[in-house]
Amino acid sequence: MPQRGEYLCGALQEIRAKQSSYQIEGAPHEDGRADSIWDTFCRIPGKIADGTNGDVACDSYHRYKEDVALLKQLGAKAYRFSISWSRVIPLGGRNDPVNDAGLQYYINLVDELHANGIVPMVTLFHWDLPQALYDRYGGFMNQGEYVQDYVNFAKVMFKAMGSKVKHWITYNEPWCSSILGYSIGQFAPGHTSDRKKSPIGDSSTEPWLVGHALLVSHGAAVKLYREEFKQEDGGTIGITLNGDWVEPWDSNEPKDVEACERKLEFSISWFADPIYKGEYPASMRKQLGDRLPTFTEAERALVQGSNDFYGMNHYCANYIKHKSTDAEPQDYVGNLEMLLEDKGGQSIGPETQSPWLRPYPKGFRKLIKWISDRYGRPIIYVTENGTSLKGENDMPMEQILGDDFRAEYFRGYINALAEAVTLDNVDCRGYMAWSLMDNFEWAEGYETRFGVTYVDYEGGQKRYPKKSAKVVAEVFTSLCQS
Ligand code: GBH
Repeated sequence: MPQRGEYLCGALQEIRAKQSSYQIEGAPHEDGRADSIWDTFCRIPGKIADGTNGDVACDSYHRYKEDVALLKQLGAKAYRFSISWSRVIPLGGRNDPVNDAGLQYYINLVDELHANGIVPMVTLFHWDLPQALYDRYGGFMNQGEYVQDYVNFAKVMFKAMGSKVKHWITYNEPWCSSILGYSIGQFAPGHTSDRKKSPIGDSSTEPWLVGHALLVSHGAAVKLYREEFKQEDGGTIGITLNGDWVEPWDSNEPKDVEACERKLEFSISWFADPIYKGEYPASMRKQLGDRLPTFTEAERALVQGSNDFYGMNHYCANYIKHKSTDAEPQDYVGNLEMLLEDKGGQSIGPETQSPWLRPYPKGFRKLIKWISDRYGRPIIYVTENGTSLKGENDMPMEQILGDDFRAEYFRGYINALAEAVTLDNVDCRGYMAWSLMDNFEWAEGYETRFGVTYVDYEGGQKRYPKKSAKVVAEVFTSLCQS
């Protein structure tokens, strides 16, 4: 067994940062970009907590050179960002024109990263479907059309940047597009059975169809990459899945322990089992019956084996309590309750600004091992990990810049990752903090901040690195020297 430091440096040479198009770029109508479903969703009153949108965000469309300079200053070795599909193909479809000016923005960004010695990792899709495809045929809900249009978009990107980009991610968190977009309606396009929230949607069927279409389109894009680009470009491609850890609400109750496994299956294995094993998990089939689509042989051939690496987004943990009644038709978690306190009233972790997020670093080590064991020790990139901080938006500047809580979060989580790599033999090749800068936090607007850099939205968009930015760099440096 190599020394802890040695192994970790071999495995995790890169400190990285990460952001997504709609959350940072702004410039929604510049150089020919058209609306995505997030532009239109933000216009519906009541959908975004503070009534804001991504029209300006961090203004990164104009300030990408500043962003790259910041990355360099913070010692980042790589940068994960996503593409706005409707910037590159405004109308989205395979017969629609490519917008060269929009495409050029991403080429310029990649060139700027390389000029500064920073490795680009590109996510093709982070939730912002071109509105035109939603209007034309219902977007993800029309699998036949959607898969062809997604593959065409992927091809445009591989062609334009394949020689410069060696790490591709097809999707960021398909769970969110499916569940938050088509079951709860909290994210664009806002479908749900809850008629108080939306005039359209069927939470009992749509999310499972959407998930299926996303998986098949992922598989089809990977096939294209492997057949037409991989050999020459020498890159790798995978999908990024979200997943948080689970602990039983009552550890003496076998049904709570069992429900924990089911929760992981409903959130992670829904996508990862088809990719690594060719089939949806049995627990999902059992609960959802034929509302969960089945794979045709052709679809299975596309999806199974379609990951060169596993992209892991991870933030927190929950306590899980089983339910003894039958699952409701709209249930998407696996007939269980997700709680922040256990039976004894103990909280899983301290509160943050995000109601769903309480840090529990030990859960990180446990979950990476769970993923590694279940899927045959895949190469893993941690593609997001980070926290908000309770009340941060209202704090005085010195306190914001001295974000000890976030610094502590990163210390705990990165050390837990180091343990997984050195003690549990997990094959993790990189780590990306979420996020480089405060940005548009979707339905929570700008009140919730996740950045290791403060963005002064009102004060000319100036960026101020917080203490946590230094700490992430220090933790890696010290792990690599120890
Ligand atoms: C990431 O998702 C996103 O990729 C990123 O864009 C975002 O800024 C970042 O999180 C911070 O939020 O309300 O109980 O149904 C994180 C994964 C999965 C976390 C869904 C919130 C909602 C739980 N998200 N989860 S609940």
